[in-house]
Amino acid sequence: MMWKTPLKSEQIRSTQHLKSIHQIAPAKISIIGTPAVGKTTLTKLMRGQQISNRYSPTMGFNLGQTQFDGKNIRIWDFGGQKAYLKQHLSKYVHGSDIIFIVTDSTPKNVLTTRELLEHSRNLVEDSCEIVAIANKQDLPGHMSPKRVEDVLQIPTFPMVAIDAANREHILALIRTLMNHIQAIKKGE
Ligand SMILES: Nc1nc2c(ncn2[C@@H]2O[C@H](COP(=O)(O)OP(=O)(O)O)[C@@H](O)[C@H]2O)c(=O)[nH]1
Ligand SMILES: [Mg+2]
Repeated sequence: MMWKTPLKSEQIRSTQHLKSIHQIAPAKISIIGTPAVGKTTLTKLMRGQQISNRYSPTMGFNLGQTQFDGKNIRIWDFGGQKAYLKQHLSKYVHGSDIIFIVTDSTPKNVLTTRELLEHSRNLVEDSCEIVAIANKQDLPGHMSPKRVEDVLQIPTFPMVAIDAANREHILALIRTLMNHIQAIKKGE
């Protein structure tokens, strides 16, 4: 039948189109963790925004788009208490390329973070990179990144999110993760 040919090429074009969209779509980075561990501060650090010491709990979530190496990335910062997180997390983390799970590096919080990690793992695709941020390394009694990593069993990076000098470190980490993800996408 005559109409089949154009339809077919149309379909092919649209699949190629979709594939290229997939490669250029802004990467989605989700920042999760229990309240007051420093998620919003870390988000501001990534985006180069002014950091304040005042704590104001995030209601719902903040969504920010930012440029990174000439590419757009979307950063989702989720606020909320445990019950709220449990209820809504799957909707929010859906389609994430990277998840930063933040802990304040106290022994108690690291254990709570492990529970959150186990829950989150089931909500995203295997291709999603999940890494831990051992924040508040400036506070007395903090666990070292190595010890946090032993508990969480995922790559763990030390951080002091209130120190703007650490912006380069978090950007370098994002760059490494993005390159890794790009390489995987290209190989598809
Ligand atoms: N000492 C210290 N305080 C931090 C650090 N990161 C964040 N904070 C403080 O911890 C509090 C909670 O931070 P916030 O980013 O709002 O936490 P969120 O609830 O996870 O978004 C704020 O008072 C921040 O200034 C850090 O690395 N060291
Ligand atoms: Mg917050």
